[in-house]
Formats: sequence, structure tokens, C-alpha cells
Amino acid sequence: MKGTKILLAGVAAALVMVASAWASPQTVTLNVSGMTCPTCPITVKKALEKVPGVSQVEVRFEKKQVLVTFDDAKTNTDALVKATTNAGYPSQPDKATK
Ligand SMILES: [Cu+2]
Repeated sequence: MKGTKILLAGVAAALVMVASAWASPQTVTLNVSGMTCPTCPITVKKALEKVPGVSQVEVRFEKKQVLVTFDDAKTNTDALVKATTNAGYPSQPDKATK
């Protein structure tokens, strides 16, 4: 049954390639240490929602974090960090959730 195994491995490899070629939603957690008052997250959220490809922004004010769901074919973590930084809130991707 060696042939079957090789065939299955080939199919699996092809599936992985197809999956990575397709845009898939990614979620990144950004640490935004400058969010110190309750209106800060509004500014941060608006800035992130303006980035093309961002589909969801969830602010966790108590943790000073923002969860961003985005289409990795249209944008990336660097662009998200830039967006919050340009809005006056420098951020870093959370290493634990990378
Ligand atoms: Cu504020």
C-alpha cells in the first residue's frame, strides 16, 4: 500500500497549498499601552476599521489590548500597528498570541 500513502501525502500537500493561496481571516492581538481613558479605544478602533481588509475590531480596554480580525491577503500586522501609531497610539503585536 506504499502507493496509497504517497498519493495521500500528495493530496494533503495540495490542500495546504490551496488553503494558503486563499485569503483566510487572521486575528492578532495588539497591545496598546497608550489607551488610558475610556475614549481612547474609540479612536483606536476607528483607525483600525479604516484599514482595508480589517473585518472586526474588539477592544479590551481593561487589558489595553485590541483584537483585530483581518484578511491577510489585504493587510498585515505591520499595517495595523502603523494605523494605531498614526492615530497617536503606538502598539505592539502581543507575542503570546502571535
Ligand atoms: Cu483617552
